[in-house]
Amino acid sequence: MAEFGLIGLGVMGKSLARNLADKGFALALYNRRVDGLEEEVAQNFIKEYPELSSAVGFEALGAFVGALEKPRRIFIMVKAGAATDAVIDNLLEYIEADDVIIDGGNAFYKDTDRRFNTLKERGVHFVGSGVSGGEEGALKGPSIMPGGSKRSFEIVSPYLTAIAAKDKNGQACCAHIGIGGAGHFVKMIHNGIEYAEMQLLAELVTILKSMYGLTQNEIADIFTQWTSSESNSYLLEITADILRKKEGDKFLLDSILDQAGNKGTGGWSTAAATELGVPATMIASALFARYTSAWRNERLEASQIYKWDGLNSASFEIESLRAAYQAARIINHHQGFHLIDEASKKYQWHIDLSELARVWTNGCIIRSHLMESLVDVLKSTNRLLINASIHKQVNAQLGSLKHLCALGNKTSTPMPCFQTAFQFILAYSTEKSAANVIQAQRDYFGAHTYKHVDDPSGPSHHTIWNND
Ligand code: NBP
Repeated sequence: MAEFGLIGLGVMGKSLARNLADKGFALALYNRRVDGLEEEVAQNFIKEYPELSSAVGFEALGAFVGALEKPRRIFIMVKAGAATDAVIDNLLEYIEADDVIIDGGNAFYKDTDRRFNTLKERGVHFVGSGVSGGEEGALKGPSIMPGGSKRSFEIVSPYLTAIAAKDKNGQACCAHIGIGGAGHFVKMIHNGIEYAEMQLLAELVTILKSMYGLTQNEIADIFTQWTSSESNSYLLEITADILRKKEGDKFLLDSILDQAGNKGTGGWSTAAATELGVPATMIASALFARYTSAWRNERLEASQIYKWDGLNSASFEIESLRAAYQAARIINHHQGFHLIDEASKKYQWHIDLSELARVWTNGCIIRSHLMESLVDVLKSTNRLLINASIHKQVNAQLGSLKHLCALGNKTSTPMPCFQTAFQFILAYSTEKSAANVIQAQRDYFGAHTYKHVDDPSGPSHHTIWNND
């Protein structure tokens, strides 16, 4: 009998299967059959890799489930959405109470919650698990964020922790996140944080090219130097590689169309931020920067009619630029963890932010020195920017961020995420905000009332503003 089953042998499923087999688990593998197109996918895949020699392949779901030990542990790695529902519906014919289904796809957390509750009624455990690391991570050790009941985590944790990446202390980058949709929620925000981390790096490339007049190789060298600093991250490392990559005698980057795609998780994160009332402005800014890039024809048209002063060169110390970058990254992480904290409170997930940061220190796309340092910081606070040690760091960097943003405006260099970071910290640290004007306007036209500054939790007031 097989101890662990896997459904969906696409890019991620194949890598996870090989990772599981490498750890010595007896596997049953299933991929759907589509006559003439997808035939004997699992059987053929098993023949390709020696480590899979003891795995068994299926294209009939009943036989696949029948080959699994009870309680069955079934990992689904198919396209998120309707395909996941179709697979679960088909499985229901064969599985029974106490079996565990793990969905490792990028599911929307509210779908995961719905599936969790539906399957609970039948006594089946449902684990909605974030998996990060891409194809290589899935093979060598991803970061895994399982959500579901504690009992279901106990049943599947030996498998998930065995294949997960290891943190610097040798502990698996996999931990129980919370019930219901918690695992997929944090994976969604992981991707949101990733959007802003990527956008900041893309903006740095523009800044170093247009403001500093540097070549791609020179920029790559700067990024490589930064890998020995507190700014090191997986995304910084790969961006240095990308900058150096040539096709023939031409940089590959120059041949890549400047229109960013997305698979929806940045939009979901932004929607969650609006639903929870959390100012995740960096994620939203990075998302909208992608959208702006995607309207390429309009951009080209606008570029003909809006003429900016030439991009005059302007530069300041590279170390100050790095400091500005680090401050913006901290602000992004502050917002991302704030968003998770608010969702955790609303849905009673009891997410341990420090443990989550630890799970993100290896195997995932946003692993970084900063994330490693946050493991400790998040033990004592849920709000990074308020923490004394983070405040000390950021305070020393804010002058550089302010200077960079001023230079960006002076030289007409687009840097939406850097500007958003600075505007956020300005507003966040403002004792007296402009919101009294907003409240007065709301009360004027809509009788929405306002609170008095001397009695914030007291009664609401309404004023007749216009006596005419
Ligand atoms: P792929 O597109 O490579 O594979 C998709 C798999 O889903 C294939 O095995 C496909 O079967 C199967 N499938 C589909 Br599509 N519709 C199905 C259905 N109705 N019934 C049964 N099987 C069905 O995707 P992937 O990159 O492996 O991603 C899988 C999941 O993991 C997605 O949710 C993705 O968002 C998530 N994810 C991906 C990454 C990444 O870096 N790629 C990272 C983290 C998470 P077929 O072969 O017969 O078409």
